[in-house]
Amino acid sequence: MTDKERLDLYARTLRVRKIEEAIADLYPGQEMRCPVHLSIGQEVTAVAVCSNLKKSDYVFSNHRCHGHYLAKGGDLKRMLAEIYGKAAGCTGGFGGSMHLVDEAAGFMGAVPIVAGTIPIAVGAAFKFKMRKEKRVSVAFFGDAAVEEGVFHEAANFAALHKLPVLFVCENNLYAVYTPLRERQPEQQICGLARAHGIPSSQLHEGDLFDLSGKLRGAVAHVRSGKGPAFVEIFTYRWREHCGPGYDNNIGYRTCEEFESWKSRDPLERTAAILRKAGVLDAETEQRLEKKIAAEIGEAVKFSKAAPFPTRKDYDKRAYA
Ligand SMILES: Cc1ncc(C[n+]2csc(CCOP(=O)(O)OP(=O)(O)O)c2C)c(N)n1
Ligand SMILES: [Mg+2]
Repeated sequence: MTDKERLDLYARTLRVRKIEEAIADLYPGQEMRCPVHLSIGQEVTAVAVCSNLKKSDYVFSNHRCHGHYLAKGGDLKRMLAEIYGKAAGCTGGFGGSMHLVDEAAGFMGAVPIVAGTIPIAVGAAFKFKMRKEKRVSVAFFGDAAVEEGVFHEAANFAALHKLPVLFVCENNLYAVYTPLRERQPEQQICGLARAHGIPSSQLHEGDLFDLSGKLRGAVAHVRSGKGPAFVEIFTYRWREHCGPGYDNNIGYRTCEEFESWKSRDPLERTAAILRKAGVLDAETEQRLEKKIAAEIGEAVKFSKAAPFPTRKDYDKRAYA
């Protein structure tokens, strides 16, 4: 990667962080009336995967979807308007934070039903294969999704038909407040995919460039028509499971564990690499932050001013 490309990737990750921090700050204002699952601390996963994708590739996601949507190029104004429940939102203000979609960007949808979009991503990959299109379908999901039967059905089908789908499991060690060790026997999650005959690897989020490079091979494998691939990426959610705050005080994880992950912030590690290489100086950082803040300010203004959906909009979407 050139210095310019590395700086651009870093800026994209910083943007996701700043947008979610802004959502966290604005949330107590009570104008966003949907639940929000923030991915602060996990952003590099989304950007690293999407850095290897083309616009025509598809991404599917779950309840913690802001980073995936933004990393794939989803429109910020339409995302924020959706979170504010406005008609200009990407699902018309009816879906909220967990139902984002931007077809033009190839972000084909998020659904909060755990594992719900995995078979849909496989179905899209089936379409690509039938039409002989060299496109990749990506399913992002958490460590809890492999506990759903539909994950195994979808993995089996994808392996059998050699479908161009990349399974990305973001293993942040918890499903709500239940740690992995209380939910699964001691095992590697990627081993479950291997049992379905899918090439699998376990990655640590580390820095953005390292992760992006490690994912390149998996995406190339899928695109070349050799069949699906599975990556399990260790990461950590900093904020509470659902909502803008922190929940380290309620006892399901320790402050020490939280601090140890936070001190290894992948975004900060990425910035440090760029600073050391002379690619990111204080002036560039300020310029990036200012640009992002202006974009967020404009999107918030737009979303707050936008009208709510009307009864007519509602009737268009009700089928009974
Ligand atoms: C089928 C189903 N069961 C339960 C829930 C409630 N629920 C919402 S998020 C979640 C945990 C998901 O954990 P994981 O997949 O690891 O994602 P994370 O929240 O850690 O990012 C659960 C159980 C749900 N949305 N769907
Ligand atoms: Mg999890």
